[in-house]
Amino acid sequence: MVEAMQQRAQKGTSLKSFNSVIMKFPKIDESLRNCRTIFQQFDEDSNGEIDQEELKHCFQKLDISFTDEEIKDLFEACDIYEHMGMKFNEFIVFLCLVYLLNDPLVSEARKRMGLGNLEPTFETLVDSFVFLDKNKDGYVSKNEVIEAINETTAGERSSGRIGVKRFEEMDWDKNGTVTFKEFLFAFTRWVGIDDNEDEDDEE
Ligand SMILES: [Ca+2]
Ligand SMILES: [Ca+2]
Ligand SMILES: [Ca+2]
Repeated sequence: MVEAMQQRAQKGTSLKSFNSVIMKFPKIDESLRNCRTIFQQFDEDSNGEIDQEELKHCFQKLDISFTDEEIKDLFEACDIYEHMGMKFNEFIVFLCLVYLLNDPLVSEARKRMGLGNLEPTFETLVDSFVFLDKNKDGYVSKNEVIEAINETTAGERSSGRIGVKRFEEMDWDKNGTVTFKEFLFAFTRWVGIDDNEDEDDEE
């Protein structure tokens, strides 16, 4: 995944400031909510998690020939909690990963999954990460976040602190760098989509 991001970083970003990222939140929010419908299709027993078997069934239905090994790899790349069910926010990471795989077979499958109209959203998410990753090494460091926020709120004394706070929200495993996966998880929290939102489904 880091590799995929490094490759993507070479193409550059269209974003000019952290504010322009924030401006896109409502649109992203809407699209990510649409992902929930796809999530529910995958989650056959409706227990709020997609397990490897369910993922396999789904790929079979879509006629995508991933090997068991490939499915396992995809799964492990998304499963931050290191248990075997994929939650909704992990599913977003999964979809983004599928988006980043520039395989013709995969892009055909994406259309069949109904992901075609989600592509601008994933593009924005990837773009935002690339924007933050100034040195394009595939990770976002604390200084990179502070720098990005400083560019936007130049002269405000609190901007350094905001940067540190944002960074800490993103650095899930507290190892000092933010991966694209951690970035996506933070995003689902910022736009208010996470596992605590199940009550929305009852409507
Ligand atoms: Ca399930
Ligand atoms: Ca970096
Ligand atoms: Ca980290």
